[in-house]
Parts: sequence; structure tokens; C-alpha cells
Amino acid sequence: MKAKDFDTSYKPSWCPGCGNFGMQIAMKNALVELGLKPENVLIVYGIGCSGNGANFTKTYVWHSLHGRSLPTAVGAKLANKDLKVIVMAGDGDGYGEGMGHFIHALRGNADITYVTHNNKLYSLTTGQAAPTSDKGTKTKSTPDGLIEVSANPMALALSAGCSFVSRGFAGDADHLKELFKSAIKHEGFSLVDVFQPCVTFNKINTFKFYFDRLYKLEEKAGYKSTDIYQAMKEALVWGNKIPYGLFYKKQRDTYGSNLPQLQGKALVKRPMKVKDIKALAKEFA
Ligand SMILES: Cc1ncc(C[n+]2csc(CCOP(=O)(O)OP(=O)(O)O)c2C)c(N)n1
Ligand code: SF4
Repeated sequence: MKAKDFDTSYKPSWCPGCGNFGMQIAMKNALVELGLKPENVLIVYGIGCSGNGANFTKTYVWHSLHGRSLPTAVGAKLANKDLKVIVMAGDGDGYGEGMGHFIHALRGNADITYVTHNNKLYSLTTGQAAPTSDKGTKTKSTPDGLIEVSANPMALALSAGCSFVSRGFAGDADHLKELFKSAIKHEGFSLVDVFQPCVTFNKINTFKFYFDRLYKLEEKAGYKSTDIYQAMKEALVWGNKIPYGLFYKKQRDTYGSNLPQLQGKALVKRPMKVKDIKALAKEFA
């Protein structure tokens, strides 16, 4: 497979320079290097500029509802455990409308990879404040500055038991590709929160903003991604310096491995006992 084998006939409609391009390239290259084919992979998208990737990506795709990409993906994985299931959603989608699903899916350690396009805004709807926007940020929806402090996806994920917690940057596509590969290979819930500059609406968190501040945890002397206390300390760092890379990883039972009814063949590959689905549906009408 080559990266272009994961392209559809549609040309991406993202603004020139958008961080979504770097993420798209990194994901396609990760799939190629993992030896995956389009038919091995389901990508569930949320709604937003990020969600429009559903039109530009040739795997199985599901363009779900805003905030509902995670339960959709968990359901798909339970039905067909042979698929690699990846979610790609906006930060507004995942940490706003979808926040409850986020915490509970990672507590359960469903075997899926969750990639967030974190541009610190609601971008498709033209730049309103998102849960990840910083306190004081002025947007169309917060003209006098945001009152709330921002949600911290790394700290939230660590405290709720996520077994793979990482942060990438759309401006470092090679590093992001490696993170995606590790996350997809990880058995359990893997989070890759990606700084994805929105060049049209976010004039603060630009590519330069991140180039000036980011340091790689993989290069930090003495950093161990098996130590949750070190990980939490780094998760709370935000300012002139900002960490990215693999914060924390720990192997534990996946949600599916604890369900006896899922052992053996994938559910979708077993013979169907119900022949007439309409009769069954009537019971719930
Ligand atoms: C339940 C629901 N609420 C609101 C909307 C309207 N809406 C569509 S896209 C969007 C913003 C998306 O922002 P984000 O999830 O951060 O993705 P981005 O566009 O930044 O990639 C909103 C609020 C919707 N489609 N569904
Ligand atoms: S509005 Fe922002 S996030 Fe959306 S495509 Fe344009 S640059 Fe990208």
C-alpha cells in the first residue's frame, strides 16, 4: 500500500495551511507502515472541519454526530473486533458535547484509538470558544474574554485511567506518524490529542506559537512514560514551554477481553439467528 491508496476522489476542502493536512498525511503514512489496508480500518469522524476528513479518506468511514463519535466507535469495535477502529474528532466535539463519553470510554479501556484535532476552537462554525480555549480568550462567542479555565485533556485522561496518553503536533508529521503507529498498535484506549493550528480563526495558537514552545518528552532526560506521577506533572505544564509526545502507557485488560460473549469469532462473522429483523424491531415499537 501507498499513502495515495487511502485517498478518495475528493480533494480536501480545508483552508490552505490548515493543520488538518499534516494530520491526514501522518495518519495515511502510519496506516501504510503498519501494513493496514483500507478494508482493515474503520475511522469514525465527528462533526466539524476535522469531520470533513470522512470524505477524503478511503477506509471504512462513519461520519457520526457531534459529540457521539466515541460511542459509535466502541459499538463498532464490539461488533467487529477484527477492525482497527480509530476516531478522529474536533476538540469541541470530543471535550464539549462528547466529554461524558470520553471519560467513560477510557475508563473501560475499549480497544480503539482516539485522535483529537485540537485547534482550541469550534472552527467549522467560524471560531467560537471550545472547552480547550484558554481563560480570557476573545472569540465571537466570548467577546469579553472566556470566563472558564480550559479543560486539560492529558490530565483528565490520566486521572480517569487511560492506558495510552499522548500529545502530537500537526507541524511535526513524522513524530505524529510514529505516535499514531504506537497508538494504533496499543491494545486498549489510546489517546492522541493533536495540536492542530486553525490558520483561519485561531491567531494565537499558530504553528509558530507551538514551534517556539514545544519540547519532546521522548528527549527529556529521566522521563519515564510508565510513571503516572511524572506524566501528571508534565500534563500540568502550560506556558513558555509545552510538552508533547508519549506521556503515559500501561497495559491492562481491554473492555472486550472481559466479555465472555465476545471470545472467539467476531460477532459480525457469526451466523445470524434472527432472520426477520422487522419482527424483532416491532417488539420495541
Ligand atoms: C449536537 C450538535 N451541536 C452543535 C452542532 C453544530 N456544529 C457543527 S460543527 C461545530 C463545531 C465543531 O467544532 P470542533 O468539534 O472543535 O471541530 P472543528 O471544526 O474545530 O474541527 C458545531 C458546534 C452540531 N452539528 N451538533
Ligand atoms: S477553518 Fe480552521 S480548522 Fe477549519 S479548515 Fe480552515 S484552517 Fe482548518
